[in-house]
Amino acid sequence: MGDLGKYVLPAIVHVNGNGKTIDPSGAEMLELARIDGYSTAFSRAESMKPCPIGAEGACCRVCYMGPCRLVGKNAEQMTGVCGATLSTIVARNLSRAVAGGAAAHSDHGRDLAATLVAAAKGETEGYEIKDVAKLLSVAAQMGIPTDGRSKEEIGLDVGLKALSNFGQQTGELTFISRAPKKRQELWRKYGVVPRGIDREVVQSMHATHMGADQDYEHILMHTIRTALSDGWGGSMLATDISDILFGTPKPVLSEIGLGVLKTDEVNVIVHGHEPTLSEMIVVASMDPELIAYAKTKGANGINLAGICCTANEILMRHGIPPAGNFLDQELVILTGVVDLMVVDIQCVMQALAPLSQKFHTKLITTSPKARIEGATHVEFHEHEALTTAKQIIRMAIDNFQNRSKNSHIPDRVSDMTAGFSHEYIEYMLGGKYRASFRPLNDAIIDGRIQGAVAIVGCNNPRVVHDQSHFDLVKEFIANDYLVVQTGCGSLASGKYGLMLGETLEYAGPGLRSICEATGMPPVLHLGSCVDNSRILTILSAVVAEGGLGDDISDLPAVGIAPEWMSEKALSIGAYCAASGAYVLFGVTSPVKASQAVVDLLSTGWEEKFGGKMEFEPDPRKIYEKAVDHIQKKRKALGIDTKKERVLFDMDARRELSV
Ligand code: BF8
Ligand code: SF4
Repeated sequence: MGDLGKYVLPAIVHVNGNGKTIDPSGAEMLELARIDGYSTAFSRAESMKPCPIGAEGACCRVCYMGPCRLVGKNAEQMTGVCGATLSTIVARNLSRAVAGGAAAHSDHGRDLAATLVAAAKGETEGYEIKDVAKLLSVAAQMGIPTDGRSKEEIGLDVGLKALSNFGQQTGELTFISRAPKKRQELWRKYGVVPRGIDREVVQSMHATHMGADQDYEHILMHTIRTALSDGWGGSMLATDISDILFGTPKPVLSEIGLGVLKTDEVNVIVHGHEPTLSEMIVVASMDPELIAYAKTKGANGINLAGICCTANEILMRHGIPPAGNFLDQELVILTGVVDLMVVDIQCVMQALAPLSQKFHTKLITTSPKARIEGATHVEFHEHEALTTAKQIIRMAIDNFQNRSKNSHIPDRVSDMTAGFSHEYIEYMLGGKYRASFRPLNDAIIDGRIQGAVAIVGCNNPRVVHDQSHFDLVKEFIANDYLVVQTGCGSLASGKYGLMLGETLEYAGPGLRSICEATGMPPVLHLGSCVDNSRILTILSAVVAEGGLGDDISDLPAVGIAPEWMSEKALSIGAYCAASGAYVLFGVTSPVKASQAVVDLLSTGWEEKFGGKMEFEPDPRKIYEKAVDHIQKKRKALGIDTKKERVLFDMDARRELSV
């Protein structure tokens, strides 16, 4: 067994004494929190049980004749005060959640488009168009002329075209054309091609207002349109413009874990989502004047680390180490050595404010859209981005001397490789002059790779932190399934040494052979949650490469969000299903109350779109369903070559890794 990172992997599964996390560093911090009486999401999840009615989607709050709760044996026959049926209520709740998720991703994309416009006009401080090759490729897809034009002129047109995708009232979003032809035709046939991003989100909110759309099938059809406006709209624009402004990711080796914090340096944590903030914080943290200033305050330097998707953004572009994923955000403060945490939007727990006040940690909000009571607000705008970033780093340095002697940093980190963009994967597979997905398609066709599995999404304290991510990743690669990851799922794998070349030791013989031949690791870090759009781009490219059918729904591929918690995850699931993928969610089902809705999302959507969305709390069943689906697809393609199927055996796998 190779040395995977700096600690031995497997102990985690068995050493995990508290049953809340498999991360030994996390378990260590939770024990300290217990002794010192600090509450965390882990402890609050214990005392705050989920409302069983709301959890299953059966509570309607869309008007104030209610809330109406349809529960009990006769729930299917009951109605709310207005007469709304259970299926209508459950569908409306899901639709509103998807609209919330799509809005979050898309508003993030809008800000990046606005930054590109401002950067192209020379109105920003610190931003420039870094990746001209990506700019040219996106411009070509948008039909924007490039010959004889400066990168600023092209960038301005790309930014304006992107912005117009948000406010458009008619027509189709630009990147719909990136999907396989057959898929586009299917979307047109069912009338779900998004017209404009904002329009679809607004229509979701309108249609689910009291007394509007009251046919669950119709409600969920528009849910698809809204979700597609995220995946092929807001998120895809966010990804592409981030690459244009900050560079398309290439693999980079870094470290991950609470142990990346340093006792002798100013520790700054950047948490949230938009790379506009984090990129400038990275630049400011490397400023020689500020490093010198830190030294005047007794620190040996400035140590930057990330949490959540912001961590992914700066990890894959600069190799900045993540301190952890979603459920690590409070644990990092409990170390007592975080001098400042700077946040922007999404997945930032309000609990950080009271918790940081119990330590010396300064919590800084920066987005005009998001403040937290008790935090200090330093508003961040693109025209003075670097100045503001430096001001924030200076605040951290000034706070270093307020650190108490009572601190505790877990001494574990793991190495991880991150940053596999669509462009890099093509290059890795085919080389500079023959960049292509051909070797991947061939490996899938000849069975060395059985299929591809995207294991993505959040953490959720309702299940053991990182456990399902860890178990599923190991199980899939052991059985020759290539794994791609984004968001907090990718950080989970990073923490346990599963994102390294050495991870090949856990891979089945077929997957290992193709990885050895191409230099591709068996578990690929694709970025943040908006970068799930990279998966759509890759799947479209794999279809275009040929030999695996003519639509995404023909591919032996599955998406899994085993520890999901956010509305964004539901939007991702819905757009992936509408794009032809089978998507499985763990933890809980927000539609469980209505069998009609459950069936529609599964068999109903599969009949129309070839993809479906299912909720399955048991990770073993998730694995089995995913494998069955992939094998079914292989059979349909006539490539069901695998002679013996290795059965799911997570426990044995864990033992193997000890
Ligand atoms: O967008 S995986 S907990 S951080 S929602 Fe949030 Fe979930 Fe993490 Fe990024 Ni995505
Ligand atoms: Fe109740 Fe109907 Fe109002 Fe919903 S919309 S809260 S079901 S009365």
